[in-house]
Amino acid sequence: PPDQKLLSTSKFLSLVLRHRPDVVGMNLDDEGWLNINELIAGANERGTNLTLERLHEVVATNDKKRFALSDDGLRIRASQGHSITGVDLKLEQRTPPDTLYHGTVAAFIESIRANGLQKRSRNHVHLSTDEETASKVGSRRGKPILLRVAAAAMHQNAHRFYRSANGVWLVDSVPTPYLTFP
Ligand code: HQG
Repeated sequence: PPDQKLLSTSKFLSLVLRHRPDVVGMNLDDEGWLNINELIAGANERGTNLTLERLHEVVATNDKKRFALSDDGLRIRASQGHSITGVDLKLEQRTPPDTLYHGTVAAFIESIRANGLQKRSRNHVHLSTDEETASKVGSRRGKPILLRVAAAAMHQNAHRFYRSANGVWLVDSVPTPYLTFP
């Protein structure tokens, strides 16, 4: 079973680095980075126990490699999943594989049929290379429904694709014609 302390630190880092840096009294820089020493100080001042050792252990062992360190080791950021506007990860555009997948739930299908996949609260629509990962994403909300995305066709029609450092594909939207419903 996953170590509960590491899991709770991972969830805390996701909260701070994707959505709410204000909970440690800070802002992310425009590429999403936060100084590690300041993050640790801010967390402990506000009652969340965090050590450098624990942070490094989470970065190294995280199941989805959700966090990345800067080359100089002084800063940390989330590799994807942000809702904070103004964060630009400066990812390079990439050619996607022919097909990508998105896991969702039945309650959203009618709206997705009408509007395509939209980013909702996040900065991108998140797509997976494999069906299993997409199903897991969907299962966070209930019984997963797997949508197939004609990524190569989208790319040919000038939709821009990015791949996060941990292998998640990011797009602005997926219009309905590129979706296959089960
Ligand atoms: C749905 C996790 C109605 C969409 C995963 C999803 C991912 C619509 C929800 C990352 C819609 C948004 C992101 C429309 C999309 N009408 N519903 N037009 N378009 N939706 O959490 O993809 O584990 O923002 O299907 O691995 O579930 O946290 O996106 O159900 O990479 O690292 O609106 O989060 O990463 O939900 O998950 P989310 P997501 P971590």
